[in-house]
Amino acid sequence: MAIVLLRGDQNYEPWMKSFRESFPELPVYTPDQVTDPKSIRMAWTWKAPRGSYAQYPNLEVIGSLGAGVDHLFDDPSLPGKVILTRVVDPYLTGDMAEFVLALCLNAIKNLNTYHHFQEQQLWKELPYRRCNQVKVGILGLGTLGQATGQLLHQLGFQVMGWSKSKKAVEGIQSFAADELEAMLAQSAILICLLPLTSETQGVLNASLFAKLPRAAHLINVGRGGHLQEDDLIPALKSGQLSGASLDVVSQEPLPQEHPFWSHPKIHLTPHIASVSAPSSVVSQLAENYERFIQGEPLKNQVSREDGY
Ligand code: NDP
Ligand code: OXD
Repeated sequence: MAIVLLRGDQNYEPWMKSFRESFPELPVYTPDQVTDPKSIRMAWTWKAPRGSYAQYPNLEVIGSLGAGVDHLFDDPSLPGKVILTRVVDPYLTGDMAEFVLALCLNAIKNLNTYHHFQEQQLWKELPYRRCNQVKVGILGLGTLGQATGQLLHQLGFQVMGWSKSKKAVEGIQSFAADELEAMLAQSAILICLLPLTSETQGVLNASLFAKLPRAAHLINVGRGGHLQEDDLIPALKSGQLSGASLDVVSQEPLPQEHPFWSHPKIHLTPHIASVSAPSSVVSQLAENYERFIQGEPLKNQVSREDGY
């Protein structure tokens, strides 16, 4: 019984190093170290090259090395019957909350706009907003959405969150699936922290923007596929949106000729809001390996039916 690591970016060394340091007994291999593909029963993967899973006929568990699992479902070679898992990690969660907090402060203190004013040598004051004057809506009130909402609440933001099922989270007003419009109508900042599924694909579109208060700010740290990209620049141009912070885009890296690069109201970051740290994440992988060997239920399982 062995485990293969599969990474589209081929960035194996930090992971192998963490396994060597913390769990030297784990039988984990990179694809070129695997001599008998039939011995592989677990795969830990991040955006594996398409078709990878077909090379290992006895896979029983496939674990995403990140929180998101859309990359698993994207691959037609994903076997029908395997158990799917994902990462739920305190550093990944805390990093996301801090990053989104920074983006919210950036938006309400107009820092992106002042940066562009500086480029034009323009000395001009804009209206000032304090955290406790701002209502923030979070699409997706799961592990990351809840932690982000709680941090924003601690800073004084008025926080709302939308999820399939209603939640009871201290400091966050919860909205269920059929209550989306009520939350949108109050969201001066809208944060997307949804998983990308057939239901959430393209959710950030012109019709949703129209339901926000005028001059709302959009933060997308979910997936590029959540945003209907053609609808963004018209919404910024009309003033319905005052700005957008995008950590994810439909094609990563963003193509050189893409209009988002140079748009003064779009703030781009290269999918770094929060990243799995091997040194922290390997322990939960090792624990799931142990559980698998012992025939116990694995942690952080993903619902194939729901797609997250
Ligand atoms: P979770 O699975 O813990 O939470 C997902 C939330 O979305 C849940 O609250 C769920 O509702 C809600 N949801 C799902 N589908 C719908 C729907 N159709 N309508 C309403 N609500 C819905 O995921 P995480 O919080 O761990 O991660 C969220 C996403 O963040 C990841 O899938 C990934 O795409 C992205 N991400 C981005 C990173 C970056 O660096 N930019 C880093 C890490 C993750 P319910 O609770 O009722 O099931
Ligand atoms: C993740 C990500 O899903 O990095 O973990 O986007």
